[in-house]
Amino acid sequence: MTRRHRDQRGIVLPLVLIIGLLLSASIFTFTRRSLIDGMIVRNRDKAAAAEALASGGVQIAIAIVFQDQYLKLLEAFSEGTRAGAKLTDQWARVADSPLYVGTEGKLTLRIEDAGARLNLNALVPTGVTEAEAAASDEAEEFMVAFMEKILDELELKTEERIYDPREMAQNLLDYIDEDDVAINGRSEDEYYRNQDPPYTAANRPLLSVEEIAMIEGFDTQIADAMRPYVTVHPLLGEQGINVNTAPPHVLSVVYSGSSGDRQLSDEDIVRDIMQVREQEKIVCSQTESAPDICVGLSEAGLGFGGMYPEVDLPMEATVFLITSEARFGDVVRRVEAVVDISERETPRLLSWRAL
Ligand SMILES: [Ca+2]
Ligand SMILES: [Ca+2]
Repeated sequence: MTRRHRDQRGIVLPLVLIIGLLLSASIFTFTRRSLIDGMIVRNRDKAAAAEALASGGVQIAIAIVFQDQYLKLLEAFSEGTRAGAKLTDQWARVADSPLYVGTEGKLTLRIEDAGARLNLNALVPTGVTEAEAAASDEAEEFMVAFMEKILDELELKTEERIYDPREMAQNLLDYIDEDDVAINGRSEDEYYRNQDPPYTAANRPLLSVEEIAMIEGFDTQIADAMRPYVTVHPLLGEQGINVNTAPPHVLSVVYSGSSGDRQLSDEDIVRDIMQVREQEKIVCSQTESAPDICVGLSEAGLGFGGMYPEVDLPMEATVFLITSEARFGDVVRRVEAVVDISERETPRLLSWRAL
């Protein structure tokens, strides 16, 4: 064998090895790629199924709410009393019974009475009368107490304590009220006009909980901390918290006592109200109408002066917060919707948030 031939053979062998390596690497990449593609398609199928199931869940929830209202109407006709919304109603218990779809799908619905939360828009009644102007002092004092509680719960470090509860209370009321003059006399829009992009106080009811973050002195951290307690629905609602459907954490922000000297509920009041429920009774503003099931405000620990914002108990639920969560394997989709069923023929969708 000549020297030239030996050299050529010496080059061919590593070349074969390199090509082999490259080939196996590309086959590996190809296999991996097709595996990933397969996973993406399967995940996309699951996501589409979960999205469809979560949307459909809202329709199921609306049907449940309507059916329940109908049953309650029949009950009221036969017994002559209306018990208002309460947590033993069918809609309030759906979260305990998830629906299963095929082997992988699971739908969990949660339906809440919007009245079970503090409606921030109820703090600023529309139109201005003398009585309402007087009520705005009460609104401010209540909001200061409420914001102090929210800030307490955040357990902020010293350097993070940049929030002033009274300024926040005033700014929130000014953001909603119709005029441009702030409670402390300055122009409401000074702060908003200096933002990038500039805007102004809305001077109308809040449209969403997220909007709270746009108010001077607030931010998303504060809006998120307020979220479990508040609603903005119904937008023109003027009723306070329905203590017959509110969860314990919302009961703790019920503001009661004699006018001008009201306070947020302490643990005793929350416990008293929960006890009323355990006895299958309801808290009523007037007990005479149904003495068998009604417990008066003072008996429930809420004092003689009533609550602020005022609420007429028992209260029917007409606006519902629906959370529909669909799970397919490890893919989860959630829809949060707000539905107004006060018009018997057509439910009105007030808000739709897909998460
Ligand atoms: Ca104002
Ligand atoms: Ca205003």
